[in-house]
Amino acid sequence: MPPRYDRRTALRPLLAALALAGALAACGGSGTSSGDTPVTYNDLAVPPLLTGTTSGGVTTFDLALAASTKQLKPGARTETYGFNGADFWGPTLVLNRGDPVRMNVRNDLAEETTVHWHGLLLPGSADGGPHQVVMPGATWLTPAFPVKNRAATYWYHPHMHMMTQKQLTLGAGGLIIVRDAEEAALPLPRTYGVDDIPLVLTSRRFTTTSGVANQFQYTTIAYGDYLLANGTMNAQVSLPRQVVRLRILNGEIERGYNLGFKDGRTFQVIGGDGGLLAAPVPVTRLVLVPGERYEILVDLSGDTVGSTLDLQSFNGPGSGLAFGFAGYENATSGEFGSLLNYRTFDVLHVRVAAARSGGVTALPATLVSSTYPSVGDVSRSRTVNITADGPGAPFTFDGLGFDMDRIDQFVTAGATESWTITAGTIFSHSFHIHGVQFKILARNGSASAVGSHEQGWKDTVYLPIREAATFIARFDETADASFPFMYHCHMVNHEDGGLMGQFTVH
Ligand SMILES: [Cu+2]
Repeated sequence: MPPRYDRRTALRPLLAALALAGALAACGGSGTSSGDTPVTYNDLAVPPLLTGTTSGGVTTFDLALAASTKQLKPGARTETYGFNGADFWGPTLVLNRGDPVRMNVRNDLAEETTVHWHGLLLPGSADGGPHQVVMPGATWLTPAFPVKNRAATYWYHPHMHMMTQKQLTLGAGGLIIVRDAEEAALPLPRTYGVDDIPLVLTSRRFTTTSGVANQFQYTTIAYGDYLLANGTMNAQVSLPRQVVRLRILNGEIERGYNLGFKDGRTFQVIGGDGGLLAAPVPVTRLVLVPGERYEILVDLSGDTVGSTLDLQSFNGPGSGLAFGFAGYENATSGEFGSLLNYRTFDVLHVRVAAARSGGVTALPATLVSSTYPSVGDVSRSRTVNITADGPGAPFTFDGLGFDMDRIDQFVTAGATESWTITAGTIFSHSFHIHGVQFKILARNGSASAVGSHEQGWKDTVYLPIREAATFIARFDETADASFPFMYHCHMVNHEDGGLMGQFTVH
């Protein structure tokens, strides 16, 4: 039974009014209030770094995914998945551009999985897509590739068709930090966990049934009710009174975030999915849809030691978000409702601590120069439409649901192409493509409609309802029909429901 999508019921005025009343009533007990409700904070978990073992010039990473449990709510522990013994999520892999690496991925779950390296430039045979199933008890031997990516924040996660929502919900995933010489030469904060903070945002709904309480729900829901930052509820972090860096991943199933600070301060976007920008871009709000990453700098040098500030998501009325933004549905429960929907909610509580010697105290004026594919080199332009046979039907690309045995696009190796993706009229989406980093050329045909902060290398792009995005990419990584690359919506419930296609490059 495919997931069903019916967004239009959320527009009914009576239901909307009732839901708003419910949302206001829920503020007191959720622990994520944006108001004056006292909250007991927990220290933000920072995943350990994994740098691998280097021998014979090759750096090897050993990953093992297993079931675990985590104490998230009073009472029963929550059943979870984690890599390398973690009780949720996994270690942060550190890769250096140019290094040959190999990954040993052991599946200690009782079910099949795959592990995909989101954003990395590597051949289809190493990509970890739905065809590269790792059986229970088996080890995937052994994807090996040179690190071609630019310094940025990437991630790894299961890509098992129809199982991705479940496995991601349970906590299977981890960040990847790629470092390179160009980034290393810049005066940026890069002391991991001190002034360079990974921040993986997601939310969960818990079962309440007696005897099976406190378990993550992952069927027939799009949204969680409680925010988890790196797996921590009501997270707080102490940051030095200087310039600090946050590497933010939207690791949600479906929700979009519209991040900003409660005090309205300006912060700087320095990079996106696949690299740093030419220069910092000042913003007060930053939208991230599932799968997207942005790195930001926050200048705390004017703050008082001992003071606090709050990173929030402004997903409520007056935020400027349009109908179709994921998490803007005006409902507190049900498949498309959540206690976090249609409101402002807290994301991270920051306590300002004393400055560290040697910390970064000034914002850099410029970052990196990049050479993007040239429009003059485009040999083929494609249009991919997100379709649905009306509300209630699963989303598809051009009317076709995902089929492991059908190749949807054939790309010539080395070709530069432009792809235009249209969102359709039902909902917004988050489009992700494997095997390339792209540059967004236009939104709705307009180059000037592309945000300054999304001008860098990208692998995931937000598609608002009824809108289109056009990107350019050079397809240098090859993939054959045995292990083709995927393009899909990174709203994982949409992906599992069939909003995914396959392409070869040869
Ligand atoms: Cu989607």
